[in-house]
Amino acid sequence: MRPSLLTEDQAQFLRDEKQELAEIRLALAELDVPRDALDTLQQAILQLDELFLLVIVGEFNAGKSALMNALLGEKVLPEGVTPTTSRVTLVKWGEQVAEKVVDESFSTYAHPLPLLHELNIVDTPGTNAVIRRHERLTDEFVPRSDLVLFVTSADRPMTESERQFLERIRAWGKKVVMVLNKVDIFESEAALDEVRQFVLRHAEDVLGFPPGFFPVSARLAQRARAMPDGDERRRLLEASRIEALEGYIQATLDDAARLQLKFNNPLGVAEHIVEQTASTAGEQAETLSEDRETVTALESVILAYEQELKSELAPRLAEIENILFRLQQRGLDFFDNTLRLTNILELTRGDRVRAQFEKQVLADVPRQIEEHVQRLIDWLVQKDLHQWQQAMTYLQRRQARYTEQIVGQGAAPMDARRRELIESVGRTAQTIVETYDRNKEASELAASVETAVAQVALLEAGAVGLGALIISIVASSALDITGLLAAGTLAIVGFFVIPYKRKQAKDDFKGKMETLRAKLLNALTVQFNAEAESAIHRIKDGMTPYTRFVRAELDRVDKTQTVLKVLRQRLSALKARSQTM
Ligand SMILES: Nc1nc2c(ncn2[C@@H]2O[C@H](COP(=O)(O)OP(=O)(O)OP(=O)(O)O)[C@@H](O)[C@H]2O)c(=O)[nH]1
Ligand SMILES: [Mg+2]
Repeated sequence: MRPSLLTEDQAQFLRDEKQELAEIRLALAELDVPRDALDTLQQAILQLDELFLLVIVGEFNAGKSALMNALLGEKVLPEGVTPTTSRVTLVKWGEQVAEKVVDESFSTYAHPLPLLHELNIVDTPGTNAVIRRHERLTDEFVPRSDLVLFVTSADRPMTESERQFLERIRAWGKKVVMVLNKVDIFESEAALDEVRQFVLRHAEDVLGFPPGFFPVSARLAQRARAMPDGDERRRLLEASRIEALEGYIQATLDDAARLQLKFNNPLGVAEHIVEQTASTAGEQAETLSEDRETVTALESVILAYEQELKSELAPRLAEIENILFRLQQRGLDFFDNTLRLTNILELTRGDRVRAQFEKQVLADVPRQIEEHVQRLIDWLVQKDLHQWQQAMTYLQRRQARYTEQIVGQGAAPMDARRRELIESVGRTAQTIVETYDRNKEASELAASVETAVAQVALLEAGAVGLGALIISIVASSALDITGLLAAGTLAIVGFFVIPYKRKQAKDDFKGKMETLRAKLLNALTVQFNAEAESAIHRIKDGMTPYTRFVRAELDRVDKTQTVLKVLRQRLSALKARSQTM
């Protein structure tokens, strides 16, 4: 037989196809494609290696192994007059000759003949033995075969077991030809004709139509093949009639449509997997688009909160600053109005001046500041709760939609993970909302603000409370009236001193007020910003498992779709090429 059944182009295409498909399979394996789909593809790719399958069957001693050897052009398998082939034997290409007994009924035989790159041949034990034991043949190889060579021997044509076996083959609807072997024993063409009629009649009885019929002599063919080219060789070859059979095999396997079917089979399998994966990815993308909206909504809640805090915190703190400004102004006025010569008598009565100062200047500044701070705290706490409520609403809405979507659908692992995350993150939000204790949050916040303010004043924040704290700061840093007046009692020095004292008192007061204002404002700003930030962090952290998952899934699906697009292109290019083969 020709060393190759394929043309050079076809052989090249086959190599390329195998290579491409192996790469495509690897790419698919990276995409969470189910294991069995990949196995199916692998199987289909491997089948390209055994492009054609020829199965030889017949009664023992019919010369099946001999025919196989004749076709291969080499004595590959043992022959013998007694039952010889005891196992179904798959002869395939291998770098070295190697026989491998797989089990009691099956062995493989590797041989480096080039023809075996494209053709696998199965030799079988005699049909009498097959019917009893070798189910494997009918179950595994006959259904996959491209052609069954039914060998019957010229000295014992169409035995009962052969007839029975032919019936089993018919059930599979496989292409069968009758090979009448050992025709060298016939003395005349008439004798051959008689046997031909006999065999065909029986075969037609079983199959319902007369099959192809090839009289051959495997022995003569083998003998011819072992000879150098020449007349004798040609004569033997002709007498063996093997070339007619070979021509038929070639034509059958060469059939363009059949070859294309073989080439396309794994492409079809790969295409199917790609489409399946694409449709899953499409569904996931659709579901994820709602998750993306939810994530966007959650993020915009957080962003809005961040911006609101940023834009509102400063003006609210500025109000406190203003209170202190006005206090400073009143203080300066107080000095102007009080530290006067005309007031010298008053000035000597420190306690009264002090009382006046407290009444006119300090007034209810501590309460005002305390109120402002309290309002700021309430506002912050309220905002915090509000953003959790919003987050919870979005998550619950998503969860409800999700439940709607999965009704009647088997949930994929990704869906299960998502549901778990939506639920757990939603639960976090809900728990926070439900157990949110505004008073507790507010008083904790107040306590930390107090601590911060106390640090400004270098006071211990104890049970004093913010108001008391502010009184003590303002009072202590605003004015030490007594101290001032202690100097004022030096009026003995004369009222010339007074204007200087006044200026000194005012400068002193102004300086202290500025420092106080800066420090207090700074402490409050730092503290509230820190509180706001940690609230933002808290909600961000709370949402992270879900948002991160959604983002990762979006990435994954996106990548999957890109890869699939490329695979689709590669497959359709291969398909187009196979069409031209
Ligand atoms: N005269 C003649 N003898 C042949 C021919 N082909 C095979 N034989 C002989 O027939 C006998 C059986 O050949 P095998 O090839 O072993 O037969 P088989 O069908 O494989 O037999 P099992 O393996 O036992 O089922 C051997 O002695 C061969 O030499 C032929 O064309 N002409
Ligand atoms: Mg044999």
